[in-house]
Amino acid sequence: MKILLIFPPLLGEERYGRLSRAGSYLPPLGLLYIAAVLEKTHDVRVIDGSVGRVSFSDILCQIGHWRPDIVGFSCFTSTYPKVTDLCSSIKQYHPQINIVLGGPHATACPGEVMAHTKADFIVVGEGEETIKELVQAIELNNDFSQVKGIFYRKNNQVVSTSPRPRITDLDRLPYPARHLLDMRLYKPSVMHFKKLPSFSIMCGRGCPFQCTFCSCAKVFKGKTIVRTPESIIEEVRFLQKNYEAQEVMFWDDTIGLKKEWMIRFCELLAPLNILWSCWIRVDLVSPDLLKLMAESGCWNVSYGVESGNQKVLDTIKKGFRVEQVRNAFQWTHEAGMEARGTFIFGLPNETKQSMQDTIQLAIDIRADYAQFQLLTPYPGTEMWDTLKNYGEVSNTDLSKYTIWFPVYTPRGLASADLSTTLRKAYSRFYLRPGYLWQRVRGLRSWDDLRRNMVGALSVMGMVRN
Ligand code: B12
Ligand code: SF4
Repeated sequence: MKILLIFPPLLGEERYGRLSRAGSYLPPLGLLYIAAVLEKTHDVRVIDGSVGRVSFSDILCQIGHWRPDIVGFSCFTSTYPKVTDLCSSIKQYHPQINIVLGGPHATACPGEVMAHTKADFIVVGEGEETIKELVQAIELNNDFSQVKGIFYRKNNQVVSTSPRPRITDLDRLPYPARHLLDMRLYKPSVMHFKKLPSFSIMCGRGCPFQCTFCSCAKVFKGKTIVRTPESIIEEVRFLQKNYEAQEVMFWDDTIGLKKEWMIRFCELLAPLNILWSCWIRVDLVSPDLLKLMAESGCWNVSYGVESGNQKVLDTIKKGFRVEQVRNAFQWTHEAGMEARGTFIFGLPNETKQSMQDTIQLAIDIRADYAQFQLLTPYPGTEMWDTLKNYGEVSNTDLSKYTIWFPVYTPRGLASADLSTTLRKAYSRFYLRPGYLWQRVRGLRSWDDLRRNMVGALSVMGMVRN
C-alpha cells in the first residue's frame, strides 16, 4: 500500500513566537518510528511540515500526484486545528483515502477528535504494533475490532477496541526511518549544540513521575520502559557511520531513573568520542554521576525546574525541593558541564512574588541557558481536569497552545501579567552583566561566538515591546 505520513505545518514563528530564530528544529521521531515499521512491507513517504515552508497546498498537491491509500498525521494539541482542516480537504478531494491520526493530542482525547475531524482511525498511544495490524486490516478489508488500541467508525458510530499493551522490548524496534527526510534541514536550538550534525535519540518511553501539567505519561501509560545501553550505543554508532554525527541529544522525558543503567550507559558512550546532552531530573543526579557523565562526553544537562517557589512546585506535584535544584546546578557546573533550566509562569497558586522567585532562582543557580515559558494546559493531564480550581482558561484557540501565549490565567493574576513577566524574565536573566560575562568567558571558537550572537538576537526580539 502507499502510505503518506505527515507532521503538520507549524512554522517557527507559530511554535516559538519571538524566539523562532533560536528554536529547535528536530525530526519527528514518533512518525519516523511508524515509518520504519511500515516501510518493510509498504511504500512509505514522509512530509515534515515543521521545517521549511510546507503549505497546505503543497501537501494536497503531493497527495493528488502520488495518490496514497493511507494518510497518517501526528497530532499535537497545537497542530490539531491544522490537522482538522487538512483531514476535511483530503476527504473533500479524495474520499477514498483512509486517514489515520496518532500522537499526543489524538491519544489524549480520541473520542472528541473522531467527533470533530474527518479521520477514519485513531491509533491510541504507542503506534508501531497497532499501525502494522491496522494497515493489514485495511488492505485485506478485515474486521477492525481485532486491532487493539484504535478508535474507528462503524455504522456512523465511533467505536473503540481494547487497549494495546505496551511494547516491552524496545530494542527490537527498527531505528526511526531518518533516511525518509532530509536530515540536513534539522538543527537543535542555537545554545543546544556544540557541533553539527547533531541527532536526537530516545532511550526509553514513559515517566514514573506525576507532574500535573505534563502530558508525557498519557501517551506511554503505565510502566517506564527503557532500551538497553547497548542498543542505544549501536544507534549512536549507526548515526556516526551513516550521518557523520558529531553530537547526540537524548530527548527522553527523564533519563537515568536507574543509577546502574546510567553508569553502564556512560561507560559505553565514553569510547565513542561523541558529544552528548540530555534531560534529567534534579533529584536523580549526584556529584559522582555528573562527573562520570562529563567524562563520557556530556557537555550539557537540561533540567525541568518549572518554579522557584516551593508552594508552586508542591501544587504541581513536581516532587523535589528548591534546594535540590540549587545542588544539581552547582554539581553540574563543578563537573564542568553547562546546566540549562526550563521555567514555567502561570502555574496554579502562582503569584507575582512566586514568578519573581522563579526568575531569581534562574539567576542564583547561574543557569547557562534559561527557557521561560507560559503554562499551557494539555488534555489528558491532571492539570487539564483541575484547571477551574485555580483560575481560568483565557484562550481556547488550540493553535496558540505552544507554551508562548497566555492561554490560562491563575486566580489573582491577569493575562497581561504573564506576558509582561515572560518578557521581563528574558531581559532580567539575559541582559545582566554577570550573564554576558559568563557567556564571553565560555567562548572557545568562532562557532561559539556565532551561536551566541544568534541567541542574543533572539533574546533581543523577545524582550522588545
Ligand atoms: C523531542 C520533542 C520535541 C522536539 C521535536 C518535536 C517533533 N518534531 O517530534 C521539539 C523540541 C522540536 C519539540 C517541539 C514542541 N513540542 Co515537543 N516533545 C518532544 C518529546 C520530548 C519527545 C518526542 C518524541 O520523539 N517522542 C518519542 C516518540 C516515540 O513518541 P511519540 O512522538 O509520541 O510517537 C509515538 C505515538 O505518539 C504514536 N504516533 C505519533 N504520531 C503518530 C502518527 C501516526 C499516523 C500513528 C499511527 C501513530 C503516531 O506512535 C509513535 C511511536 O510509538 C515529547 C515528549 C514525549 N515523551 O514524547 C514532547 C512533546 C511531544 N512536545 C510537546 C509540545 C507541547 C511541543 C511544542 C508545542 C512546544 C514548543 N512550543 O516548543 C513544540 C511544537 C511541536 C513541533 N511542531 O515541533 C508536548 C505535546 C503535548 C500535546 N498534547 O500537544 C509533549 C508531549 C511534551 C509535553 N509537554 O507534554 N518537541
Ligand atoms: S515533567 Fe518531567 S518528570 Fe514530570 S512527569 Fe513530565 S517527564 Fe516526568
